Amino acid sequence: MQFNKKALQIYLVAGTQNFAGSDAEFVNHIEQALSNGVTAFQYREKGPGSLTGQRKIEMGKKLRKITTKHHVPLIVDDDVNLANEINADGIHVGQSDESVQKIIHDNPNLIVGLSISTESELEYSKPLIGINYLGIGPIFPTISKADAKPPIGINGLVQLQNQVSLPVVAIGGINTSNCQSIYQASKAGIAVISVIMDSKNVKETIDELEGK
Ligand code: TZP
Ligand code: MG
Repeated sequence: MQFNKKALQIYLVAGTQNFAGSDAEFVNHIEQALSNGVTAFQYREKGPGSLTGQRKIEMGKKLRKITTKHHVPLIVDDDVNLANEINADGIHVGQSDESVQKIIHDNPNLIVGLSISTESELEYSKPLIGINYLGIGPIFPTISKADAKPPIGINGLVQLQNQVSLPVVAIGGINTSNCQSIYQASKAGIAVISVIMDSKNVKETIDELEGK
C-alpha cells in the first residue's frame, strides 16, 4: 500500500469511549476535527464503554463516510474484519495483536501501522516487511490508555526513531503545551486522543497543535 507520511502530521485516534456525548455528537466532533486539519483518523473503539458488534460496525460506516468526504485516511485499530467491512484505508496493530506478518500478507491493500514502545519491540518489528509506519510511545503519561507502558520521553522517542527508516508518529500525553518539544527533537508526526476529544474548540486546538 502506498502511504504518504504527511498523513502522520496530526493523527487523531478515538472511539466513542473517549468522548463525553452521544454517538451523533461523537461523529460531529470527529467531523469538525477532519475539516480543521487532522491528517489521519484511527477508529479505536476499545476499553470500558466502547461499542461492540453491530453498533461498532454502524459507527465505522459513518466514520468511513466523513473521512472519505474530507479526504482523510481511515485506519482501524486492531480489527481487520471491521477494516475490511467498512473499506478502511488501513489497520493499526499492537505487539500482542494478531500476527502482524499475517495481517500484512492477507491484506495487501491496507496501510499497516505498528505500535512500538521499547527496544525489544523495535527489534521484533525490524524483520517485518510491509509495515507503513510505526507509532512510538507513550511519550508522556497518558490518561487515555489503561494498560499503557511507562512513558519513554522525548529521548526515548529519538533513540527508537534513529534506528528505523519507517515514518513515525509519536503518541501519548501530547497536548498543545508539549507538542513543540516533539517538533524540535524529531520529525515524527503526533497522534492524540484527549487533547482533541476533550476540546471545546476543536479548530483552535488543532491550530495550536500545528504551531499556528
Ligand atoms: N497508545 C499509547 S498512548 C495512547 C495510545 C492509544 C493514548 C494516547 O492518548 P492521549 O489522550 O493523547 O494521551
Ligand atoms: Mg492492540
